[in-house]
Amino acid sequence: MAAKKTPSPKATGKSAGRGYADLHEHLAALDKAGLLITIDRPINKDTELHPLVRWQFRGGIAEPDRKAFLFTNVVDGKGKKYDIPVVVGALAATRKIYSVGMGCAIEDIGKTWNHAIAHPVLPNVVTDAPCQEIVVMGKELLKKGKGLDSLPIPISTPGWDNGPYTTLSQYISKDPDNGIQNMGIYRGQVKSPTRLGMNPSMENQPGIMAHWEKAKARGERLPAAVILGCPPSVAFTSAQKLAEDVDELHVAGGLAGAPINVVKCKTVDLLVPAEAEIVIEGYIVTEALEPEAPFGESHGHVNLQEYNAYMEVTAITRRKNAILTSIISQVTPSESSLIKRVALEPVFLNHLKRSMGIKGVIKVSMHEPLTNLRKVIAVVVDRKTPVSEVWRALYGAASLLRSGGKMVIAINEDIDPDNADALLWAMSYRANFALDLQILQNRDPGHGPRSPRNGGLDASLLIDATLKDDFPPIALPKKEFMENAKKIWEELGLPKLKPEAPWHGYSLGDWTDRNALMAERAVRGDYFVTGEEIAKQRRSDVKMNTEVKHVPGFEAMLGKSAVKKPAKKTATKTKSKG
Ligand SMILES: Cc1cc2nc3c(=O)[nH]c(=O)nc-3n(C[C@H](O)[C@H](O)[C@H](O)COP(=O)(O)O)c2cc1C
Ligand SMILES: [Mn+2]
Repeated sequence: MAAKKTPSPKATGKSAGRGYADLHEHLAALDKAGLLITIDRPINKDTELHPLVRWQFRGGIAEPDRKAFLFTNVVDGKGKKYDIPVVVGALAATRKIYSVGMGCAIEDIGKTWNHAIAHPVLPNVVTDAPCQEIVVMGKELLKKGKGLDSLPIPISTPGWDNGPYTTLSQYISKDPDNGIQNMGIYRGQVKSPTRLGMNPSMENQPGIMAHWEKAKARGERLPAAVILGCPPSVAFTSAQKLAEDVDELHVAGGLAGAPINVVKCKTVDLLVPAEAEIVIEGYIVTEALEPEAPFGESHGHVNLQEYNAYMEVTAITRRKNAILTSIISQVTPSESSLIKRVALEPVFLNHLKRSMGIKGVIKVSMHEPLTNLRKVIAVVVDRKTPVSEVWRALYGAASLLRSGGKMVIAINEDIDPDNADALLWAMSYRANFALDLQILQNRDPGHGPRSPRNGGLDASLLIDATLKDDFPPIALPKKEFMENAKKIWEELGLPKLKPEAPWHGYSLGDWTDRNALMAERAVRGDYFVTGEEIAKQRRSDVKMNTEVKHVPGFEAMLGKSAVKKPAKKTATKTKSKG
């Protein structure tokens, strides 16, 4: 969010050399990495295309095994054949696919984002652009198959949606006051060959909303350009939440590490990515609204019909070899949740660590399956973090987004934040809800079906589920025993293991040298030695279930050798100093 304000781009001539991959090169890279499935049989864009890809999110396929799908033979219910292929999942079906688009390792995605936001790069204005190889405008758009009906825009949720909707539709508009462009992904309902509905959701505080309101106040229409498919760095930035006066195309340059080539639109005064696949130009009407939706939404429910804005199309420009990109959204996990998640988590971490200066924060994880990122946010903090800083992290994570953080949970690093079972485990044993829970009032309920209860306002639940006391160890065999057993497991050719944390025991602080010695002896087979010592500790003055550590003098009943630390694995027994 700390992007510097950058001046307007300068025209640098006709050259369209570039330092980043376009969509075609990106797809070739995915194909080479075995991450792209190309389907040449006919697929009905309205009834088959999204349901087919949906199965990889609802069919028990692990994230790393999901793929991008390229459909080369797209048809519709009326038997129409489209000459433009459709690709789904090519941007963010998995972190691996996303990292190919970022040109960095999966572990470096967060770092790359925060660097790009802090170091935007001005675009390069060109006059000759691939995205304008084919131009259809004016009355030509009304000819059969020449307007929006030329584009194979799929139906995302057949059976509920009231038409095809663009999904990776990156709306570019310009602030009527200061001229700064904004680019954000908002869906587009295909309403006629020249009319595209839109839904800028209030709770997302979309950048285009302010432009639309300013244009309306001036009594003007809002010029807009909608990009359907483009270089990955540009697409990724369209899903990122940036400060209002930051042009996403500059941050896309930061991501790519090179200026993004842009070209002036044919019928509106806007700059669009030169290597875009398809560009829809037009004006968003400000004097009237129209019903838009039902449409299956990323909160997992169908968004019912609302009055919203619409655009009158003035031109459709495209590459000769254009590929239409569609994003699979609705019930999470999805491509839509992943593209947002990997962009937002680093922003959260940066906010807590750098802007708020909370040193103990290690990681922020937005829970994805079914809840869709904004509802459940886990903040991983170092165990040494003071309680006041844990709470600052909870407040900070709950307030970064207008409607983000309905449940915010602080945990320590041994809890896997991506595992809801582990989150419940931490809340169950490490939080006392009489002490470690707060409710914040007056929160925006955000994305999803809204209830009129409580005046439409929701609340946030903040839970400190970090360890406050030393606990006994996790009751699994110590790491070395599990690792050794894994080798035997594999030698035996048993089914492939997918270790789930916790998969070995570890100390949580409450473990004495005496306990360590007894366990060490046990695995050596010397447990009768312990048995003899235990006999010496016999008492008749304590009740059942009295913890030995609470009985005064229990150690003094044994000799010194019975409480010293056992030998380290590498040291010999006799030489151990404990
Ligand atoms: C596939 C997809 C579809 C989206 N559709 C919408 C939408 O219809 N309306 C909306 O307000 N936000 C939508 N979003 C979220 C916005 O893209 C996101 O909030 C982004 O930050 C908006 O950019 P802006 O802040 O410049 O407006 C969508 C995101 C994705 C990934
Ligand atoms: Mn923006």
